[in-house]
Amino acid sequence: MTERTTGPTTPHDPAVVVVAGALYDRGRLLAARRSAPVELAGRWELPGGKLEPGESPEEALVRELREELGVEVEPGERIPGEWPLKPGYVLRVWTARLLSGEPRPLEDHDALRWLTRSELDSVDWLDQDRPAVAEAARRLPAA
Ligand code: 523
Repeated sequence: MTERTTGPTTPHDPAVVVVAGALYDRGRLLAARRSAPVELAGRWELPGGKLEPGESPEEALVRELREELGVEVEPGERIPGEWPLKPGYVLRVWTARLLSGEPRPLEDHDALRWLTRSELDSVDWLDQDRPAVAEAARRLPAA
């Protein structure tokens, strides 16, 4: 593990990129409830994780959703914008389409829900995910 994956060490280091997926299936968007760390547990997010050295964001997204949910996905377009997380970390979001598998909360989550557009406000999204969720909702394909 290099310094790069544990966070910037000087103010001039570029931010660590966390990628997340707006995963679509049959007109619904996947929401995942975090089980850790304690300050984020119970809040809902677009699943994903940190970019590893040498990976493209799309590769990271495919890997993270395979590890965390046990599914294969096809990344689509990037949702414009970038949202600050804890100091030195930024969130970038891609749309993604479910290719195979049924998502299961294998790592980092303790619940998953597929939400239709009208259900999107029924979970307590992490604040930093909300702008991306709103954009993802606009792109929600018809069922
Ligand atoms: N977020 C966040 N929203 C969001 C994701 C995927 C991540 O706010 N949709 C935050 C939560 C953590 C940081 O980004 O503070 C890193 O996400 P995490 O823990 O999911 O990344 P991993 O899985 O790469 O981390 P490790 O478990 O440490 O490998």
